Amino acid sequence: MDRDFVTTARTLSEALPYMQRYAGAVVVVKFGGNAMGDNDAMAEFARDIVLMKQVGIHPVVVHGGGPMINDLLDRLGIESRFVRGKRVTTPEAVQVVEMVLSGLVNKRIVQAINDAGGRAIGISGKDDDLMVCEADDPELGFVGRPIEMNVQIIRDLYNAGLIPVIAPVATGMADNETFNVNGDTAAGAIAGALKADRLLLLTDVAGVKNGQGQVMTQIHPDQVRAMIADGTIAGGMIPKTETALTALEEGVRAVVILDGRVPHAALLELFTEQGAGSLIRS
Ligand code: X2W
Repeated sequence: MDRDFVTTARTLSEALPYMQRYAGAVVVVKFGGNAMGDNDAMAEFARDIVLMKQVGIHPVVVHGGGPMINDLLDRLGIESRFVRGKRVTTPEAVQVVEMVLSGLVNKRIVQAINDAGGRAIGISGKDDDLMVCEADDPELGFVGRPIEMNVQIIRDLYNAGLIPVIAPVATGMADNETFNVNGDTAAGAIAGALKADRLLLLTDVAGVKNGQGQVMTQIHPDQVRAMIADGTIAGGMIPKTETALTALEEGVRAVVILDGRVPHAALLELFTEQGAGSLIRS
């Protein structure tokens, strides 16, 4: 018998207890713009999501698209500026943000999942008032902080066999307000409101690193707080780990920060003993 074949069969067989454990689980997957890559990588991500659905998990995809927004703003000659990791969003920029996120990026993911045999449906935080925001900080303009979540629409969709794909654009309390929400923030708020079993943050780094630069496979929230305080966790990892801490406080069972550029990262995390990335859990 071909050795590769035996290894493949063993890997499938070893996935059984994980598939049983996750049957009926809600897994929110944040797919960042930096993790998206080319069409082949997108197709691979889509297959993983469809596989999850096939084995009885309820995957909920929340996406970003920062690099794609930068690209269109550039082409329109509108300057991009970030303050503490968030885009300063003028009334002009928020229109571009909505066009790119709810349009191009959202539909590209929906199409890829449907091509892989799933039934994806694309919405944004505006649909059914899923995510209602207020201004996060006057300095940032139309950047939203979620203040009210109405996640029944997500349950309705996954219970009907659909895979929700959510753009982080939200409605405000006043008429006609549109808010740009950081993708990690949106994924954390949605996972928290759903009390999801897992929140997977797919990004372009291997995970949370300790002082020696090694990726930590399992971390307690208290350790994360200490590492933020002493500067071990820095830069773009700060908003990600803060999102993780808030989501855990809201009732998410565990948060994993992992490298979405690694082929089948989400499957490795869910269905293998070694997992992938950094798991944060009490
Ligand atoms: C983000 C929304 C997209 C996002 C932005 O405008 O870039 C804010 O910064 P990634 O690919 O996940 O970074 N919003 C407020 O989060 O995309």
